[in-house]
Amino acid sequence: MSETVTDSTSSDIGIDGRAYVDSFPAEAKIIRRAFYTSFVMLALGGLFGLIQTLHRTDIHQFVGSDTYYTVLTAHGVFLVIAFTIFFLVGVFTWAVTTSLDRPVEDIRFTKLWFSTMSVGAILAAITILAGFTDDLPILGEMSADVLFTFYAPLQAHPLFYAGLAIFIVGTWLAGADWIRSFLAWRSENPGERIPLPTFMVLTTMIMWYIATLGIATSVLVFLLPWSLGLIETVNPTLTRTLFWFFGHPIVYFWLMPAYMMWYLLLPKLAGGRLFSDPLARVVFVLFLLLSTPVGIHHQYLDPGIAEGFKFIAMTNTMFLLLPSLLTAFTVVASMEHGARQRGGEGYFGWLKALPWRDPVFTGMTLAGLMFAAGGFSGMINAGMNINYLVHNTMWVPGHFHLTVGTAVALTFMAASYWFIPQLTGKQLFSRSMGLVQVVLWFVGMTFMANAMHRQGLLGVPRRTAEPWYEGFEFQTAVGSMGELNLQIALGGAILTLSILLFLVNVALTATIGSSGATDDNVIPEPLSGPEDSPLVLDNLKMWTAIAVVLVVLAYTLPLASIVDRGGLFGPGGRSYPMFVDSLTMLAQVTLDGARDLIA
Ligand code: HAS
Ligand code: CU
Repeated sequence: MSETVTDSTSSDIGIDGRAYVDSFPAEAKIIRRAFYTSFVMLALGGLFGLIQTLHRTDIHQFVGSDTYYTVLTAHGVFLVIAFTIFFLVGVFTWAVTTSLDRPVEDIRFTKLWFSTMSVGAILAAITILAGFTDDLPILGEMSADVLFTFYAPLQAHPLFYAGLAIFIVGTWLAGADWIRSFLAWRSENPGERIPLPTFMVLTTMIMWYIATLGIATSVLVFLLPWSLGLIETVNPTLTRTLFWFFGHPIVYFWLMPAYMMWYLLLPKLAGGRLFSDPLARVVFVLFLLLSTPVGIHHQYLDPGIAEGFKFIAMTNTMFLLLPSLLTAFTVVASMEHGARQRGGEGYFGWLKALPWRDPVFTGMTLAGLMFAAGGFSGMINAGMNINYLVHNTMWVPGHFHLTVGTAVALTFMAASYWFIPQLTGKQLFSRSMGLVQVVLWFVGMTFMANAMHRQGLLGVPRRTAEPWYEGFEFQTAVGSMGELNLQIALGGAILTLSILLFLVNVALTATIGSSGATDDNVIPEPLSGPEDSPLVLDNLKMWTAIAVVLVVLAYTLPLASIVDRGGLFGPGGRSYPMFVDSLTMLAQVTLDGARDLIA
């Protein structure tokens, strides 16, 4: 791995000279499990991605089009829920234990939340995969062809919703684990600034707790009882709005661990130091404040939500560009500083001095580069008027294959080439295989996402098994629909090859990787440290209160009007008729019984 040019100073974060596993063997074991689970989900989700890409580009159909939603749900849930969040809990456990320089408070509790997440994920996965079976006993009655957004009126088996709820509870417990470590550290280090990695974890988790209130309400109060037959109807606009209350923040729940890698590992690997700790704190506070009051930007075309509320969501969304633009500045400035420590010169000549042969560095930098494009297509999405052109077209999958599909996924894969040696004490099996893999991902995604965006502009619909119609051809000024389909299929095939290389490299590292010196688990002290930032940035109670106020301002009126118009349980829907009726009946029986007794 690239040597770090910077000499370590006393306030560097981490354990000098040693790999993580030497200092925290028990935590390393849990993190390895979380990562390996994440990689299994990547493999599964990637497989379904290839199946659906070849299907909808009419290259080869492995399944009938009536099973397309099963494939798409598997692709979406396994990747954007399981792959990302199992990886996140591994990274956050590393970040908290390393930066507080203390093991978790109780490893049994850590094992508990990881098991809870795993049980939830397995339940949801069973119902999704059961969608491929019709004639098997029990499984044949199960399915969850509801896509990763599980919008009503599509309905899944109750176990799908129960699995999701259990998975989310697992993440809540994980957050409690890290908060517990922080509070214990705080009591022993009164007055000290929160170490940046822990600050990043805490702000991200506070955002997650606020955001998941929406999905917990939607699943536990509406969708799960509905799938169990306890209520007859739901209000789809209400459950969709509660989903997107959670749905936009989850994209930052995926992004913030990737940003953590860009802020903590990239400067180190570039041979320098983070340019500004204060700016990094501002970025994470902005995400905490702005992530939740914007979800309605996914619903610009939803009926039943007044334009004014959509306009507020759009305005808030535009503010949300700021933390990412700040990130681009800070991380690139840190890279330049590192390059100059390595002898880089000139306005741009310093770029040559960066460690491009290091798959960790190059993978994350390519991920960031692609995120620039994904961010700009996000700006197009965010514009209410122009969104009318791209909503529900292939433009949107194009957007999120650049964002979660590359900025996050490629960063996670590249970071794994640093983490797995840290967690196993073994050297990466093949750096060149890693370098080929990350470049392949970038090339494959360029083909696929570009063609998806272009198809979106032609109005090609997303979430459609056979986007071709009798007597109608999508007209493209350049090339043809067939050529765009070929680009998407070619891109999908290259991505699949890239995932294979990644899995092989990681598996061989973990099994037969030669033990020996790995990089040290030290995060060099930033050029501008926390002492340069106002103490108020660490006042997480205040930031949480402001975030809640912003949510109340953004959602009270829209939700009130949605319920007023469509009822809590849908037009004419009653609350838990079976449940209420049986309670009423029970009360009646008790009353009659009491009356007989008295008489
Ligand atoms: Fe998005 C839909 C708007 C960011 C994911 N988004 C989606 C969906 C997903 C998703 C999954 O306003 C579809 C959901 C569905 O199925 O319906 N999105 C935005 C905006 C941003 C944004 C304004 N999205 C993300 C991120 C995601 C993600 C991050 C996942 C991780 N998105 C939307 C909207 C929709 C939407 C609407 C609804 C569309 C519809 O109609 O359905 C912003 O946060 C983007 C800000 C980012 C930038 C780029 C800054 C550049 C940086 C790096 C530069 C790199 C350099 C090279 C210089 C302005 C940070 C050096 C290298 C380095 C490592 C730094
Ligand atoms: Cu969004």
